[in-house]
Amino acid sequence: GGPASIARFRGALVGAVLGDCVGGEFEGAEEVPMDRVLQHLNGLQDEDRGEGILQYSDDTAMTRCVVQSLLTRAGFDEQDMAYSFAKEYSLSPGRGYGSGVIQVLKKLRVPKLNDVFQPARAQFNGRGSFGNGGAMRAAPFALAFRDHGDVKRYARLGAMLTHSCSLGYNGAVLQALAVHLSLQGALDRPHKFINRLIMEMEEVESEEAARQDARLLKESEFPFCDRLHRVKDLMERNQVSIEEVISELGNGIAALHSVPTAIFCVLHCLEVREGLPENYRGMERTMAYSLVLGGDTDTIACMGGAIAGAHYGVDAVPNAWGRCCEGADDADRSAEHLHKLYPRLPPEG
Ligand code: F2R
Ligand code: MG
Ligand code: MG
Repeated sequence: GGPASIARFRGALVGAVLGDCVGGEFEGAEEVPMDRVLQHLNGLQDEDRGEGILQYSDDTAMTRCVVQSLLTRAGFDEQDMAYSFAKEYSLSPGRGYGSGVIQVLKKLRVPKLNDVFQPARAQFNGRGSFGNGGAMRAAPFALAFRDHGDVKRYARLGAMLTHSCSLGYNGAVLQALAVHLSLQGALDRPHKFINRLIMEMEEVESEEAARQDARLLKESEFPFCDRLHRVKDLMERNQVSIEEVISELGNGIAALHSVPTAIFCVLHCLEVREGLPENYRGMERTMAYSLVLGGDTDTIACMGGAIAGAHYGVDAVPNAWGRCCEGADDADRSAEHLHKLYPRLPPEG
C-alpha cells in the first residue's frame, strides 16, 4: 500500500503482537541457534499444533492499553492511560512485567491520581527506569498522530507514565519515530531513513535532562545517536556476525540496548541474508533474525515487528503465524479504528 495505507497500519500492530508472541519462547536465552528458531517458526504452520496459541506478554498488554486509551479519549489523556495500565496489570499480573515497573502499576491503581507521572519519578531512588517498557508499547502513537512533532511529544509522555529516565522515554520516542517513518514508506530508502532518525534524535538528546542522565549513567553524550551511527556502520558492512551485533548494539532489557537493535534487525532483513531461509520474505526474516540474537527477544521482535509491519503491510504476515498469536485479531481491528481517525488529524507541517 501507499504511505499510511490501512495495510501498513494493520501490519504495524499485528507485527508487534507477532513479535511479542513468537519472541516469548526465547526471552532471556543467551544463545539461540538458528535451527531452534526455525523449528519454532515452522511449527506455527502446523495445522494441528498441540501447543495451542502463543500467549502475549506485557509488551502487548500495555500496547493494547495505549491503543484503547488513544481511541476512547480521541487523543492522549495521561490519567486515562495510566489507569488503564494499572487496571490491566491488576486483572492480569502474570504477563511477565519488569520487576521495577510493577511498583508503578500498583501505585497508579488509585483513580484520578493527582500527578500520574510521580510514581515513575520515584523509581530506582529517583533516577527513573531506563528499561524498554516505554518503547515496547510506543507504536500506536505513530498511528494516532500524523505530525512527527506530535508523535515525539506523545510517545515521550506515554512512556513517562512508567519511565522517567530519559534513556527510557527517549527509546520510546525513537521507536515511535521509526514506525512513523516506516508508515510513510521511508524504508524504501534505508540510508535516508537512518539519517533522518539520527537527525531527529540529535534534537531530542540535546535536551538538558537527556545530557544529565547520560552523564549520570556514564553513557556517551548522545547515547541513542551514538547507537544509530553504529547501526549505520553495520549497514555498510557486507558480513555482520550475531556476536558483533550484540556487542555493538546489545540485546538487553534497557531501551538503549534494544531499540537501535530492533531498528537494525529491520534494516538488515530488507535484503535476502545468508543463514536465513531463502523462502522467507522480509517480515519472516525480521522475526527470525530478532529471535536468533537472544536476550530480550519478545521485546526486540515486538519493536522490529511494528517497524517491519508498517513497511511490508499486513499481507506480509503469514496467515498461520497470525492465527497462532493471542491478540493478533484484536490488533488488526484496532489498527482499522486508528486508521479511520488518522486522516482527520492535521497533516504533517
Ligand atoms: N521483565 C521481562 N522479562 C523478564 C521477566 C519475565 C519473567 N521471567 C516471567 O516469566 O514472568 N520482560 C518485560 O520487561 C521488559 C520491560 O521492562 P520495563 O517495563 O522497562 O520494566 P522496569 O522494571 O522499569 O525495567 C526493567 C529492568 O531494567 C533495570 N533497570 C531499569 N532502570 C534502572 C535503573 N535506573 N537502575 C538500575 N536498573 C534499572 C531493572 O533490572 C529493571 O527491573 C521487557 O523485556 C518486557 O518483555
Ligand atoms: Mg514481555
Ligand atoms: Mg521482553
